[in-house]
Amino acid sequence: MTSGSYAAVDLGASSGRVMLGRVEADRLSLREVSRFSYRPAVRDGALRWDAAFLRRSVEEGLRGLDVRSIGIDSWAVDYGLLDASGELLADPVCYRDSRTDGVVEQVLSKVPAAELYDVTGIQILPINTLFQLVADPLAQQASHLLLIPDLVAYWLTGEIGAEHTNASTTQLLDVRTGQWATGLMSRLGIPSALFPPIRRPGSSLGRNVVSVGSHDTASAVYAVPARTDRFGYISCGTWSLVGVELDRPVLSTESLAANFTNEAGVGGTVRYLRNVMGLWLLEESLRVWDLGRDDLLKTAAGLPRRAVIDPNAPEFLPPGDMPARIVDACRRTGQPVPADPPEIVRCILDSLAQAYRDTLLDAQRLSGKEIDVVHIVGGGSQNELLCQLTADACRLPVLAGPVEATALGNLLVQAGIPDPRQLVAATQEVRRYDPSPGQPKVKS
Ligand code: LRH
Repeated sequence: MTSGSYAAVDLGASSGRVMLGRVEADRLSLREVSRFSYRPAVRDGALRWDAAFLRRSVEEGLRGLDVRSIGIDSWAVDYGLLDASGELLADPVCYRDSRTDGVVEQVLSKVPAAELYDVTGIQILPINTLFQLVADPLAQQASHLLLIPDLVAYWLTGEIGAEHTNASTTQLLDVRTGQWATGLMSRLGIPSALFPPIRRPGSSLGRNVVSVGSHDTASAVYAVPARTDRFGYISCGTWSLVGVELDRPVLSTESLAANFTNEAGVGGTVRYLRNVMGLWLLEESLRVWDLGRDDLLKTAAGLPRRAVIDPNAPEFLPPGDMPARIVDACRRTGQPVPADPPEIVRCILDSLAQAYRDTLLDAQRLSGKEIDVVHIVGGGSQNELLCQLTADACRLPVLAGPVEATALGNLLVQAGIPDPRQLVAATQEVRRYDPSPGQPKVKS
């Protein structure tokens, strides 16, 4: 390992940060040097990210930093298309855009789900790059496709490539070889020439940039402060990514039916998980209400559990009036209808906790891996009510933190730490939540 200062560029669904980290054999510290907010907006007929703003913000955030290297991570599946001269053809489209409506069915009529799963090991979600590309008219005229962190790396270095952990989320990577699934691409009319060579976390890109687990979830899981391997994780932010870490993928029919994914982890691991719609439900609701989060959470904590919805129902994916959709879902399923914002908040958090429990039980059943603790990392680890409800639902201790798991995972790969989880456990704040007494133990 190399002690020193490192920069982590961490781009989330609603804000990006440049973090400055100091890594030593027995110390790990982190400081935010810049933060910039954004939201995809409708332009030229689609919900798009503002690429120029992202580029400018990252470059400004990094200016003047004296670091050994820089690592970049972001949300998965979205991409930019470049022309032959290396210019973006258009602002990248956000995975929440409706262009993929109906595309899953269209693709599955050409390549059956079982085959898609056997080749890629990835859960079928309309947000996946594969479905976006089939719906993207520019795909046929582009020269290169770069996933978001690879696009930022290209701006900084001029090098094109596809980092492995994030490339796995496209559903266009062969889960066995770790290389692009060109046979699949040609059957779907996706030009394989778009895809640059795969690079692994830890490789150098030049100009001080080092490839990290560029999928934010891969970086977060790398920094889970687990002391044994019998743990489940919830990487909890806009999405909740819920699962276990494995040595090899699970590609069974049952796993496909349960919509579990085998995303590539740092160091050849498999992130066996399911996406749960996550705090997006709460964030979108807060946006509609314009009320204070802390007060709402406090009131919600004093309420009983009354109704639960399926957070993964497709109507919750696009931006919009989330409270109205939640009320509607409760009414349709014949449950008590939440009457005010605190009741809706309570319904969201109970629904998430239940989805976490179901997902962790499925993960254990399908993989054969047993867990005796649940780690919650990321922004959601600060939500005390959610952590307690999760401990209660899972009937397992929850260890919450670090909040900055993604940035830490990014830095730890750059520094080449031999036992990263041990260093995180020894240096970062982690809070324990035990299941409340008096409820029966859940059987897997
Ligand atoms: C979380 C995340 C998740 C993906 C989604 C698109 O930020 O990367 O792992 O499924 O965004």
